[in-house]
Amino acid sequence: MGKLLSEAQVAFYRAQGYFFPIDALGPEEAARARSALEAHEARFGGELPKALRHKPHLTMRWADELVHHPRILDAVEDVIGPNILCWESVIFAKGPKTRDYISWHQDITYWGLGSDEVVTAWVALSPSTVESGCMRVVPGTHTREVVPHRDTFAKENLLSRGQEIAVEVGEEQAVDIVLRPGRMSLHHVKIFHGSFENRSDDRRIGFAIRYIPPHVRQVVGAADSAMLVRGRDTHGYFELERRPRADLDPDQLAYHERLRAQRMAILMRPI
Ligand SMILES: O=C(O)CCC(=O)C(=O)O
Repeated sequence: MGKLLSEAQVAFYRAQGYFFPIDALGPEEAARARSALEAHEARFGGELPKALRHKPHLTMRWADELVHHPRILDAVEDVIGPNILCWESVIFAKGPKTRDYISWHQDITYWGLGSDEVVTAWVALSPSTVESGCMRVVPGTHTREVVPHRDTFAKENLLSRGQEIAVEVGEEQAVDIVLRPGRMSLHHVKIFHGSFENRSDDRRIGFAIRYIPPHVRQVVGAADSAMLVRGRDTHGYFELERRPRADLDPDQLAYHERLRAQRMAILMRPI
């Protein structure tokens, strides 16, 4: 038995490349996180600027609290060990009855990380159902090499390059990751995954947190950053990020922008 997951659950993750559902936040905690996010969105006219949807744990306390949440970290520790860096966080929000979708992809393709010991905790802040366009994964595909992708930059694709897998996906094998608010899934950085549009009357909001152990290196970018969220940084490969003390604090926003721009240079590089 690990901190939160059983041996069988960890074995399932290692064999299949994903595991769910995991009770991460209680229903009230999930509702509080959603309200905090939506209060900030309201300040920007209903939607956060794209830049603020990346690494929101640097600028908003609700997101900082979630990347440090003990239950999320307990499950992550069971998979990657006790020393944990948060390398990225992203808000994937689809409005009710909108056409936004996420094409089939492997996360690792553009991230420049030298190891596949990278796990995403995808936390549902609203109902994530087949109708609302929950995430879908193709079991076992994390054992494949990185397959060719093509960039589409399609308008309704929520990925930064609209990247999509350019080989047969095996979609008929896909599993729907249905989650109620507060629950989460874990997925491996190489698993094939994506999601359809939201046909429901509510928003579909996922908060994806990418965690790595400190021995994983950035092998493409000259500089990169991450936040130490549990244990020790045993290798010092990343600039360690500082936590926000207040929401959308101007100094912290400038700091976030520097680190985000550094990261975007890695993600958007020509391949
Ligand atoms: O939110 C989704 O449907 C997909 C998220 C995703 O691609 C990811 O977390 O890597």
